[in-house]
Amino acid sequence: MGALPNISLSRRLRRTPFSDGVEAAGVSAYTVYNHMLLPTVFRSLEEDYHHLKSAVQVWDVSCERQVELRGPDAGRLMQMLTPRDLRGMMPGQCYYVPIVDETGGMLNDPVAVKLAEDRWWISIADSDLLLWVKGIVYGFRLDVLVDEPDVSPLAVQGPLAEDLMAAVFGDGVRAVRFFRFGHFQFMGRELVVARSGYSRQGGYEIYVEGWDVGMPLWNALFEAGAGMDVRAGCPNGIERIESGLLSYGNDMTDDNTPHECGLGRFCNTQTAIGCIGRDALLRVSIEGPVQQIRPISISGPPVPPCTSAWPMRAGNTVVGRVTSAAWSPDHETNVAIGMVRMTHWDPGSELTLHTPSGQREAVVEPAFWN
Ligand code: THG
Repeated sequence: MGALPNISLSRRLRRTPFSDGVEAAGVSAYTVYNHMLLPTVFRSLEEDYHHLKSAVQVWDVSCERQVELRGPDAGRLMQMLTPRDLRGMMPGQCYYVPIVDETGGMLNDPVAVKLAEDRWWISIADSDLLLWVKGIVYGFRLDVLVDEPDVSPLAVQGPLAEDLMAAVFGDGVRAVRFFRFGHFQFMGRELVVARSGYSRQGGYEIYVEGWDVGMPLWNALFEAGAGMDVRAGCPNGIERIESGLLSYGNDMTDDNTPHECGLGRFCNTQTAIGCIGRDALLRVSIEGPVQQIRPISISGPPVPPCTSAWPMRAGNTVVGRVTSAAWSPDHETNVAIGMVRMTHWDPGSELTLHTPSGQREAVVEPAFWN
């Protein structure tokens, strides 16, 4: 086999306010997410993993782009987009919200940030949600402006995240609760700082408003964290599978309902009046899904990266597919996320998995590894 080719860089593949810092820190691999660079590895996937679980990392997650809704119809529009009931949501809160189309198919699984009654950010996963939202606004003649503002999230994740954030923003950040946000000063600017992030190691996300604040904030975090072994990091492919954090485009697509994705707990289809796709979801919420995402362990040595859905069989019948997989150093087995048919989704169910490195035994686990 020849070496894998490089990806050519160009203007279409957007850099971020932190790219200079990321490259100086020695990024060794990127992926593309929302047409933007997203680091995936610094030292090695495993070294990054151990460090994330023991210290603190600064992540350039600018690719979590914001779709901003501004105007009198912003709240109504937000409720049209999601089957999660938003009536109890207050400014200062973040909600993980499935976004579905008219058939109940998943379009995105973002974090909604309620800045004010008439101003929201939708912090999107990897699909062009802006186009769907602008189409709805135009079609329904809603009184709301929709655009992608100059906002780039920077995540601070790991057990020492709170100490590092307090060193830069003051002790006030310690009081921010999970999926809440506050406004904190940096360089004379008010930034939204939320307790959230794409890991289960604890931490924050800073919604960096204004490209020019990017590198000064990046540098301030590394100066303040010198005694904490702070490093540049990124969402870690091993940790996020252990944690059961889903990846749109990998673990789910618009062919899946939220219920198939195990996101039924974020749907209130009965009371989410006005939600597009509500009728379709009412049907599946009554009957239940016939396939669902499950934690899967895979026997044998480390598997290669999962770049296509690997079929799982019971006898000769395909009864599921693994969509993400990685070797877990802490659990000393391959951990994975897969979509499994109802007949074989119970914990302990043993299936035959076909990977590029041969046939393996796959077992449906009772829970993710956190
Ligand atoms: N943070 C922000 N934007 C994002 C992500 C993020 N956009 C892209 C992507 N990640 C969206 N996907 C997710 C997936 C999972 C979670 C957040 C965003 C998440 N889920 C927790 C869970 O499932 O247990 C908590 C959900 C809850 O309790 O409300 O955190 O990471 N800004």
